[in-house]
This record gives sequence, C-alpha cells and structure tokens, in this order.
Amino acid sequence: MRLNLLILAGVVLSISACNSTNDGTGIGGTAVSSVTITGASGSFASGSSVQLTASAFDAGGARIAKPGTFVWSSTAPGVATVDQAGKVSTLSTGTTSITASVGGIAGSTSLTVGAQAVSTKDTVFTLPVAFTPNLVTITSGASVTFIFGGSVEHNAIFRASNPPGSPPDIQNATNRTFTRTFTSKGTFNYDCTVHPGMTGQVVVQ
Ligand SMILES: [Cu+2]
Repeated sequence: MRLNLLILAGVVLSISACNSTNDGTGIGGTAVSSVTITGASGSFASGSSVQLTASAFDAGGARIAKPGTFVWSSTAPGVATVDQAGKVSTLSTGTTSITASVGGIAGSTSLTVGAQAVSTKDTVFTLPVAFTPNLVTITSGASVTFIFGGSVEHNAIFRASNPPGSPPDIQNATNRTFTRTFTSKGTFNYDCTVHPGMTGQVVVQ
C-alpha cells in the first residue's frame, strides 16, 4: 500500500477579508474576496520546476479576470522558491507553503519536495506537458508505467549521468502506454527532450 503522505496539492487556505485597497479591486471595480492556487499535485523531485496558477474570486464566487498582479512567496525558500510568475523551483527535501496574494487577500498551497513512500509499482502521466508525478520512489525490481496521454508528443530519455541500470528510453509517442522495470538501485533522471524543463526522477531503493 502506498502512503499518500505527499499528495498535498490544491487549495489549502483562502482568506476572506474586506480591506480592499489598491489592487483589491480589479477592472470594473470588483473586490477580491478569495484567492486559490492550482497546478501542483503529487510530490516533486528536488531540482525540478512546477508552474502554479493563481485565480482571484469575488464575494459571489465568480472568477475575476484581471484582479491585478499576484505577489508570490514561499515560507521555506530553502525547500522551494517561487518567482513572481508562479514558477516554483524545488531545491531540497521538505515541505513549504506557496502563497499568492492580491489586494490584501492571500491563498496558499502546501508543496512537498523529495521524500515519498516507497512503492512496488507506480504510474507517471504526461499532463499536460509535465511528468506527473515527476518523482516516484520504488523498490528494486519494480516497474513504472508511463502513460503518454493526449495528442502532444513526448519522450522519456534517461540521462547519461544516471548510474548503471537505466531502462531503455521511450521514444517520441502520443497516446501510448509504456512500462519500464528498474532492477538497479539508484536515482534515475529522465527528460522529455521535446519540452525543455519537462523532467522526472525515479528513485529505486
Ligand atoms: Cu514532453
């Protein structure tokens, strides 16, 4: 059984308040009532990046198209940093809270880097141009199923810098499923060379 200790995604917090100053009103004067963050799911390998998206909503729950500029921050920048476009860079094992705020209203999401329960098999999806999850930890001899969904072509090329035991690369494909078995212990990094920054990691214990 796999412990989903690390599936810590989605909206954890949204704060309602009524102090709408400067950026608190969007185009048309709509006050921001809540902020949510989407885009993170699963656990993340250190040394990877994750794009988050913030959305602002009015008191009636309608999304505000132009709420102003979100200010992003990370409570544990040693674990992961976030730039002002919502792009998270993961640095080391741990958990951090990523916050986006506009008009005095903040939303945040918890994000975990590194540690993951060991699994006897796992599945990686390509959604939409990211390996999800981009970190899986399996026992030696276990397999990972790679599901290349949708119409976008991807590949999975194991890095030359990996320890001995990388399975065969997965060449460009769409809408196909591949299984790769990992018989050697170690950390195996791979990339989709079609999409720069689309990287993943299999840790074999
Ligand atoms: Cu790709």
